[in-house]
Amino acid sequence: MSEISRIDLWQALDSRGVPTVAARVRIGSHEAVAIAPSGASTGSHEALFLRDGEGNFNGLGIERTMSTFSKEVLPSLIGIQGNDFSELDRVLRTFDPTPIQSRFGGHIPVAITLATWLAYSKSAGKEPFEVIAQHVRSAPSLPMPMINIFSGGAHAGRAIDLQDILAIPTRASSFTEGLEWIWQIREECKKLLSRRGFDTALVADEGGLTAKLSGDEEAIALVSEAIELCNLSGRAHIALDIAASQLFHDGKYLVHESGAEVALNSEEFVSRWSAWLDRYPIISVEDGAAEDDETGWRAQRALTNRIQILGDDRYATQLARLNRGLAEGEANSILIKPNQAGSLFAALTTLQVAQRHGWNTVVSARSGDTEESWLADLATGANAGQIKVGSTHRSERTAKWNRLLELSYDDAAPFNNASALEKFI
Ligand code: 2PG
Ligand code: MG
Repeated sequence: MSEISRIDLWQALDSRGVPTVAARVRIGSHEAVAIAPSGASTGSHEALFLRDGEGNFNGLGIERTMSTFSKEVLPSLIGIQGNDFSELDRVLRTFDPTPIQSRFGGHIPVAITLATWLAYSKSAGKEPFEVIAQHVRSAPSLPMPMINIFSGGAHAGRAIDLQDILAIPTRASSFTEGLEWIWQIREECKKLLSRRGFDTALVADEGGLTAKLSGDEEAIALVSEAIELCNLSGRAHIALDIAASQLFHDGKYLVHESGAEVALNSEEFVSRWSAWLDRYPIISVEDGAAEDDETGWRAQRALTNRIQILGDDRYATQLARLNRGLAEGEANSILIKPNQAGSLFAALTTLQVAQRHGWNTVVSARSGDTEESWLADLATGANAGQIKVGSTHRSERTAKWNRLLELSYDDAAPFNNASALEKFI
């Protein structure tokens, strides 16, 4: 009795108080719930999140799509084997075949596929990460965390242009030690901000600190100073999520320098941030050019030997887009967000292909996330190497860190030290 026998869908809230979908899947006598995350800086190539546009929650509700989906699609999912992720994905795709899932969106399928994985894990008496490890035929490992310290962009009222300044405990010997190092860095940053007269009680969407600083470079300098003050120089490094698609308007990047807006072309924009690599311990840059700015992505190619060049909006966890990036050699790593792919299986496939080509993979939460912890199991089971969840603060973030702390305590898998990042340190 390991086939799906029942699926329920209802409307839940994400960490920003925005409606999302919860799915409950029953396999044998076991049930599990999963809630779909969603983003603020969403790319145009990711699976859609379709909202009703009118009615409950000022049009942010999703009841209409859920109701059509329940009538048209759900009956065909009943009877599929709970561990047959590819069959579940195949049937779902027959109803909504475009990569962005334009008919029903990716939020309902991703919740169903995740809940199926979790229900199957229970029915098989296995931990969720073990089921993933079996699926990808990989040895599980605890991921290196990439943790948000300071936020701007769409996550913090555009306090600065950069979306996320994060820290990676590259030389930590265990997940637990790494998490504590980054916690110390955040505390130190908080003190520095407070000394400069900023209100540090305010946190951004992902729990990061935020303040109206003079610009991006002041914020990077702040995190860099905090790393030094913690005596972690050379042992913790900086990662940026530039989220460049958000800054790209009519072929130009609009950024702020000394309070004034400047418009940069693709090469100028990439040169602007690559100059920071000489001044600060930055080893990873995500979305350093807008999702479809070919010139901007070409301009980063030379940097792939120096730092982790990470694609988020650029690839949107979509295999076809990753394949193009692999052919171009424009990056060396990919962010994996299950809801961008609109299904667990599709996200895992993209991750496996990236790994097979020697790219680093970073499993990531969204700015609108949930209190669930499955992302930690996904990163561990898939041997992703790295995980990005947001800050050490706020429950939707700590749910994932706390699950990793549990797995670490249990010695469930070895810690993935910085091997994938070693060449950039
Ligand atoms: C990102 C994510 C998570 P969002 O850009 O990487 O930080 O943000 O979920 O808003 O797309
Ligand atoms: Mg991003």
